[in-house]
Amino acid sequence: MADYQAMWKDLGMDLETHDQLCAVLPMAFGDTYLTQENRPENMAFYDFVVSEIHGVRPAELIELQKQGGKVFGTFCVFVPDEVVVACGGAVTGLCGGSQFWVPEGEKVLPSGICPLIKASLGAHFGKTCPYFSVADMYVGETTCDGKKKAYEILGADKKTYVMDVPQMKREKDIAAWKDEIALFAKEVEAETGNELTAENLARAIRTINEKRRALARVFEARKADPVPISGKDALLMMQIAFFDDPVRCAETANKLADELEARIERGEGVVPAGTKRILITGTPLAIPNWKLHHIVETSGAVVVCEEMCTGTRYFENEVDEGEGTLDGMFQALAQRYMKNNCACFTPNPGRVADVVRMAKEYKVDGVIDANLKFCTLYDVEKAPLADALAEEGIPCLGLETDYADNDAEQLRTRIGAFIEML
Ligand code: BJ8
Repeated sequence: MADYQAMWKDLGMDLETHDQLCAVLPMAFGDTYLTQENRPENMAFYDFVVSEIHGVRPAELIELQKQGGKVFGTFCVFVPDEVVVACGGAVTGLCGGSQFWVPEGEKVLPSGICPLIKASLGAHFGKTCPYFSVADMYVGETTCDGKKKAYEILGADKKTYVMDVPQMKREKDIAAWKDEIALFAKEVEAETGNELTAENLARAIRTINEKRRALARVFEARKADPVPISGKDALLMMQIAFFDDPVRCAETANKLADELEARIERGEGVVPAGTKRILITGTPLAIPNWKLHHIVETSGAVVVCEEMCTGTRYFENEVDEGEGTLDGMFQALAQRYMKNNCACFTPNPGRVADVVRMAKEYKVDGVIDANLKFCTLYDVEKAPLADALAEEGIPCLGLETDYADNDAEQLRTRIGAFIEML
């Protein structure tokens, strides 16, 4: 790996603690990823990104800043990347996925809060993540209570703009989200010093749609049996999509999709045809949270779809490209983003319908509904989801976990027994 010590120092990071993180990640990645067989060749790009995860992309973002560009750190797929990209900015996803950051987060948050939030604040306050350090500002959103309140704490330390996500999906809520997008656009214009125009926004909408289509192609390939890519590799592609440049993200995902489609034509899979197929739904799996996928895929099954924000919710539904005015585009953005079936909405029948639809489309043998500990929203949706799947005769296993490894053996036993009975 290249030497990024000087860059991290300039970013004001805690180098000593960061070194400890850098020491464990390659081992975790090696054990989880590099032990897989018959991986697509185009995963080499994603392996490279992981090997330089705190170096290569932050260095690009610093370069952008030197040319006057701004970096927006986000925590939710509701923040419309299109607006930032249109104004020449870059978006980087910041959700923390490692137990490493949790204790630091617990210094500023109660311990009974979801690990994603604790890890995110831990990464910020511990100064051990260059993506947090490089961001010019954070963009939060009012999805769950924990995040909403956490932004107050973050905002006391770094500029944090919070978007007010409606909690229902009536016409008036879509109109309210459109207004929020228009307000956010003003903020982005002020931060970047660039005007948002119908031309640059239309261009950005096309760019992000292109990225969505590329990611969707990879998921489409996962419907084949034998499946041409492991769930772990598909998850890694998704996790990296959150902080990569959108044009490159589309290029690399398209290359991967080309390879997978060729594999399908040859009837070649990453596991034998007939291997038990699992859909995972629930809270997002932020990098480097590979725990569940690893357990499933070393227990004789394969993950073929993720109905979550690090999965289908990130790329399903495109923004209508037919609008010519800024106002029309704000409306198109509002309509697209409000199709996301996050459990923060009430009621939220769309998510249950999505999981049932995808279970059929991806021809799954079983569903694992996994939420992060202390996430009430997804926890409460477990029962109606299990009922809907039972009605369709699709087995479902509900799990709750966090980032720590101490439940790995218990999870392995439960997941192993579930796969066994499929
Ligand atoms: S659109 S799923 S990315 S909010 S797991 S922090 S909900 S307590 S992450 Fe999410 Fe946006 Fe919804 Fe997607 Fe809270 Fe739950 Fe933690 Fe969560």
